[in-house]
Amino acid sequence: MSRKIRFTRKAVAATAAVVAVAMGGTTTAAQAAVSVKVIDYPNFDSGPDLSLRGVASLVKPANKPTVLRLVKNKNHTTGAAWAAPKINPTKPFVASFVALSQGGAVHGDGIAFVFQGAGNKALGWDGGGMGYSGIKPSLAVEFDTYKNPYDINANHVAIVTGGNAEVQTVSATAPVNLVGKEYRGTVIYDPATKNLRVFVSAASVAGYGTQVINRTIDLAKAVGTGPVNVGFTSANGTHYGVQDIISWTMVAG
Ligand SMILES: [Ca+2]
Repeated sequence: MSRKIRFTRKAVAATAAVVAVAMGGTTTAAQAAVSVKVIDYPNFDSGPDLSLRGVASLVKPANKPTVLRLVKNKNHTTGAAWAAPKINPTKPFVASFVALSQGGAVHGDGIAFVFQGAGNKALGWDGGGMGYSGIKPSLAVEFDTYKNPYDINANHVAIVTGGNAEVQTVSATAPVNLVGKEYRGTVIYDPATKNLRVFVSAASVAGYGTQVINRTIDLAKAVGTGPVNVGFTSANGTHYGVQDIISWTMVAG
């Protein structure tokens, strides 16, 4: 299922309200801050406004909507895609996307959902660098499918600041297999509490699925007070695969 976050143009006061909106809930007029659906790609058919770097491209599979293909089936390739709208790291947000990683028994490195202050031409390193390593300042949420020596396994989620995949703030095993089937990743941030949460589910399951990371981390300290670029990166190394983003929505305060 390509879950579409619903948005109502009502004022909201806190992340909880933003989350409520994203979950299809309602808000009250007494709530003060404004919530805006800044990114809305149920698919990539309609000319998405993205800065594509490296080998990233828009591809239309047969009988399916257009996908954002970050890397192709080729070794030592790197791709990135940055949305035109920038994000204010001092405001709350809910970002949700569906991805499909494909490859053989040993495959490419996965994808990263990245906030960064280096601009929309940024592109990081291949292989275990996952397309974001080397980009500073940055905060990456990895959906990592290749076990490097510094990784816990070949199917994990991790948060990395400072553009160095070898130094992870936190990592946790993903609750679903991140290769071969579409999965949904959801990242929710509350600047009031500095609470960053990451959820993962099979794309066929409604809702956010399983919370895999719940961490206090200051996004504005990690990437600057912004506005900053937001997008996806991916890479192949010696082993390789195809890494697609199927859909992407983001509601920000
Ligand atoms: Ca890795």
